[in-house]
Amino acid sequence: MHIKRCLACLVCFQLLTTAIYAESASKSDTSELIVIDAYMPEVPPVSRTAAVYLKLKNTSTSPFILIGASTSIANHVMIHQTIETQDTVKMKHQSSVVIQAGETLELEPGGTHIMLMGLQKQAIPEKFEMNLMFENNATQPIQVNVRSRVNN
Ligand SMILES: [Cu+2]
Repeated sequence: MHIKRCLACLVCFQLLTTAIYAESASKSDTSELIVIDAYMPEVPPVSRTAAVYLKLKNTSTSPFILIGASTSIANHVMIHQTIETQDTVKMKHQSSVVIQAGETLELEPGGTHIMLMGLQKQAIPEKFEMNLMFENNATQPIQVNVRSRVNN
C-alpha cells in the first residue's frame, strides 16, 4: 500500500513537471521573431575575431531580449556596441539588446553587432550555424553567411 502511494506520487510529480516544462516552452517560442540577412564580413585567416550583423524583426506583441549567442566556430561570443569618438573607435560589451514588439532591430556596421572571439583556426565555411539566446530561455538557431569583402 505504501509503495503504491509512492508510485502514484511519482506519476503525479512527473505530470506536474511536464506541465511546468510545457509552460516555459511556450514562453520560449521565437517563431514570431524573423531573422533577416545574417552575415559575417570575411576576415583574414590570421584574425581571431569577426563581427556578425543581422536584422531581427519582432512580429509578436511582446519584446524579445537578446542576451547572447553561441557558435561552434568561435570560443566566445559577445554583444558589442561600437562607440565612435573623434579619433577612436571602441567596442563596448552590451549585456542585452531589446527588440520591441513590432520593431525591427538592425545590427549593422558601426553600431551593435555580435562579436565572435577566439575564432577556430580551421578555414571558416561559407556559412555556419549560430544560436541566438534570448531572455526566458528562448533560443533561435540561425545561419550566417560569410560575405566576401571584395564582392560587396
Ligand atoms: Cu565588437
